[in-house]
Amino acid sequence: MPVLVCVLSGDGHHSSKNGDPTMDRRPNVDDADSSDIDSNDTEHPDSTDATRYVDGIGDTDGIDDSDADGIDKALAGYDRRSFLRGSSAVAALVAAGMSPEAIAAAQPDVPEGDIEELLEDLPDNWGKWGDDDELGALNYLGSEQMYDGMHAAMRKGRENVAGFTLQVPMTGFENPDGEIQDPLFPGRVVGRRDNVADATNVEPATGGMKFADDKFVTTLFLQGTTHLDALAHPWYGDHLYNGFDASTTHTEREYAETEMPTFDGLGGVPIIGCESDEPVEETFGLGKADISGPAEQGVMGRGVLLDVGRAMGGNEEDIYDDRLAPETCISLEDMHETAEEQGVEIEERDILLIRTGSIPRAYEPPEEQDAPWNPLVEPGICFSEELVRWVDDMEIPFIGADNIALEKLNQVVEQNGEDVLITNPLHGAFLRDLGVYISEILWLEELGAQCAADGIYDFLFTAAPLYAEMSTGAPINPTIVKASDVDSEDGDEGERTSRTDV
Ligand code: UVW
Repeated sequence: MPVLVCVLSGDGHHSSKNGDPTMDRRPNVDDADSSDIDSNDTEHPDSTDATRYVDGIGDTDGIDDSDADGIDKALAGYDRRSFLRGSSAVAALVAAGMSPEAIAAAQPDVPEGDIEELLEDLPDNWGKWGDDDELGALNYLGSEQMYDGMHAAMRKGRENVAGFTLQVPMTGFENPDGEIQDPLFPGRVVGRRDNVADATNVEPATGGMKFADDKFVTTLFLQGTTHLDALAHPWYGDHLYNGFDASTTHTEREYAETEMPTFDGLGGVPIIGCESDEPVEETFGLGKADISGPAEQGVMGRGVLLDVGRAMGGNEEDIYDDRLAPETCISLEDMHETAEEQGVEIEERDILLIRTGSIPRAYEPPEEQDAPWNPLVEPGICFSEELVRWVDDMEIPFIGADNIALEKLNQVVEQNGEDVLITNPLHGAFLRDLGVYISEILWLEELGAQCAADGIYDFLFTAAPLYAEMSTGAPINPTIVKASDVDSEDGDEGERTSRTDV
């Protein structure tokens, strides 16, 4: 990894990069960050670079390569779509923090299936919104859907509206001992930030204002926290959503500026020594159906929570009766039954949120867990032709869940009369084929408790991912505005759990 060291200094003078000191009120840390990217981080694995990118997976001695800390260790396990293949893959997962038992539990002993064959007779929306469309099912959302969401939120009058956000902390626990961890897929690492300027080193700007500034000091995996997947994130065969060629996932982007930034703001305090030994002049990203569309348009409409965890959860010890056990497959029927039990009708073009109760396990010490959090066997929705056809018929634009992949990661499906294993089949059916968005690692505890207390499961859903151009996904913090005439703390459901005290 290149080393990036930035030091604030009160003396010396550096001109701003555009020559106008008034333009640079704050340090341009964005450019500094871009130079902190190792080319290994930015290049998509392709036929020529795959071995470098997934070092540790393909090697027979993969575990050795995985010993390094931080990004090297994480990337050692990064070829996650083939993570079950071979002993070196298992070694890399162990290095990424998974126990051998947890990995073994995720490996049903059936042959590998074929995603192309599985989905070939199912619907797609390619061409539906034009050959150039990169927005997919967000085209379903417009004035009527936003109105319906607002209408749902206003149902109980002006005095009875509650708001919720659904994002987990994005620079949280590290997982030093395997007990308390951020809910990340193995191979992704927690984003760490650090101060560039604060009260220990800042010089006041003209007139006395002071500013603290910070930046990420580790790679920020754009899907390493609550996030939205871009349509071109997953594919099978050689084509992405809307028939775009898979080669567009490796689109070059050149950076005009390769010099490290300097800073004239804050009363002339420059950042000095902000240098990388490997400045990045270009990166590679998605040339089609990246996260830009949702970032520009936003996602606004009527949302419905399907709290399958509450409707069908529970375990022998009864520690929690509102969580699905690991390995649970949620079927379309389960979703319908949950809606019925909740007394909510799913309408066309609704945004669906599915609560499993899984993500809080990641934050809990073992004595408080009903089951260890294991990303490979989290409960989630499972593939069926009926589910895919229903999502298409209902014109559902967006489905989110409080687990790492929305769907159960490894699914045993039937193909040619035989049980076979396919990883992430619904990513192919939804994102690639239908253009339906997937959002993961949502925090649905407080929303779920509130809905259970007041019995109102529909609301106004609004969200927009970070506008990280060309990215395969981006952090998102959805906001819910819902009608609510009961305080969940007073209701039968008891306490409102919080993201910080699970
Ligand atoms: C997984 O499949 C783990 O999630 P994502 O869509 O973020 O890659």
